Amino acid sequence: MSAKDESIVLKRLEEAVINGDEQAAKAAAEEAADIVGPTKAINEGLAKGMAVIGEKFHNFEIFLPQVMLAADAMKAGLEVLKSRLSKEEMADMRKGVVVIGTVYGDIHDIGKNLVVAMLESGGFEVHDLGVDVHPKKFVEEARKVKADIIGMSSLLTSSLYYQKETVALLQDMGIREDHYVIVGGASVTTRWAEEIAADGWGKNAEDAPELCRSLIERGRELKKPVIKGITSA
Ligand code: B12
Repeated sequence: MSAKDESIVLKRLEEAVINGDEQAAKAAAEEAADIVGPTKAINEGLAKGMAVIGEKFHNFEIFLPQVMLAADAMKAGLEVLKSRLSKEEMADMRKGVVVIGTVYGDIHDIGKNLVVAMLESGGFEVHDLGVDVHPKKFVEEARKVKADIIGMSSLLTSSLYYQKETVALLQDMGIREDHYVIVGGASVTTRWAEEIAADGWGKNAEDAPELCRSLIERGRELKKPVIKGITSA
């Protein structure tokens, strides 16, 4: 295969995500798996498309429905490509394990789903617990899957408390050091993140992969919440 074929198929993947076209994403993924291999197809095709979408959303050039469609297309392509990865490639791809959900009492999940999509396209293994997740459930699942990071979304001011409760539970169980905690959602501020001693806060879904990467790479030398992937420590 020529370099031209490679760049054509990667571009096709990227555009399928940008256009939110699930069928095109699946077809391009099948083709790309043979031509460039699944790892390159994920990193230089699907993820590139999702990064463009994140940037456009951030700049108000597109709106939520387009982001959701792009996330679905990305997922469809990812399914195909993941099935073609070898065990070694799967292990190499894994940047970290994240357990995520919307906190107890809160059923808003649009933003959380975007964070999930961004993390998956960024190479993280994500365990999505859904909505209305009790602190105990976050902790149990994090222990079960040996999560590096627990991510909690909260849109309701009345449910913010449960982010604090989850951090407190980790502390009470003596396992606070085992998992980084990141928080986000419209009701969450950096001040709140600091108050509950979270390890990170992200304003947007597109910040989430960088935020998680910096936490895992730089570890607990960080003294303060990581903001948009950039430490304020
Ligand atoms: C859509 C919506 C709903 C939908 C939810 C559908 C769904 N499947 O999610 C429905 C109609 C069900 C709903 C219900 C309610 N809602 Co409502 N809802 C909204 C609305 C309009 C949009 C939320 C949204 O999806 N935003 C778009 C997403 C993309 O943004 P986001 O969630 O903030 O996520 C982004 C970032 O915050 C970040 N992020 C999110 N999570 C995380 C997590 C991590 C770890 C990181 C790093 C980043 C991150 O990334 C995302 C993408 O960039 C908001 C108003 C608003 N403008 O926010 C009200 C709003 C959140 N709702 C509100 C309320 C009060 C309610 C109800 C109580 C209403 C009622 N009386 O029944 C119920 C609550 C039900 C419950 N128990 O949860 C209030 C909350 C007020 C408050 N501060 O407490 C708001 C702010 C409206 C208002 N101005 O009063 N709601």
